[in-house]
Amino acid sequence: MGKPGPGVVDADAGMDAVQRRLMFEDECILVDEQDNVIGHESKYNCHLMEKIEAGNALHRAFSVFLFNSKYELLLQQRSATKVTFPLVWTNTCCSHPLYRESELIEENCAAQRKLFDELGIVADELPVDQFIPLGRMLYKAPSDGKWGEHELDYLLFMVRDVKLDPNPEEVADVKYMNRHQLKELLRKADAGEDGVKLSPWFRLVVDNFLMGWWDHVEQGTLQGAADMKTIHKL
Ligand code: DMA
Ligand code: MN
Repeated sequence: MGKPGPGVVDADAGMDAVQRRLMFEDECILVDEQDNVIGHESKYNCHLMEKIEAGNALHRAFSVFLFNSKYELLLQQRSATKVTFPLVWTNTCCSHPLYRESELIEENCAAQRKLFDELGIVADELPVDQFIPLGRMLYKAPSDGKWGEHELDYLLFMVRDVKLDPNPEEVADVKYMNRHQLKELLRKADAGEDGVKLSPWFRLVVDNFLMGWWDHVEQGTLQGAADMKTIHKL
């Protein structure tokens, strides 16, 4: 019992044990394209390309953009063990609010939870009322043959100096970047230089919103830039 027969292989045999646990423990929130909650599903099933293509896997997500008091944006490179999009550079922190009361009502609790898990930033440094939700976007992106994303993503901004203690299970590298440094990273990604790759969702935010929002970060006018009514279908 439990042993695959001859010729049968466990398709996920190479999956990192920590990431595998999260794939089955995390229960994501399924939504329709108007962001109405329609159910829940394991993180594993939500990220299978087969289910995404069948239209059964759209789920809620969030992307945090954390700036320091010099108005530099904190980027992370995802660890090599991430099941989806390993080793790509991306915004500060991304994940999914889970199908539990606290996170169905208040996605900032999920952001607080994951900023600690991934970057070791303690909750005291991240008051939930200091996250500024600027918008929502809907996007679909393949990772490799088996895995991908189809998300309704809340874009959350915060300007605050924090102490970092990155978790190597999640994060390979971190770097605060000014606009000039980010442009250089984009150039390298476009040219395929130094193996630099960017996540598709970060690229969409960069191409559609980021520079305008960065002006608001510098001018202290982020609240006025928020539009939580529109769902941008990208
Ligand atoms: C999923 O992020 C969310 C977005 C916006 C791509 P993730 O793959 O980093 O999730 P987790 O950290 O839970 O593995
Ligand atoms: Mn997802």
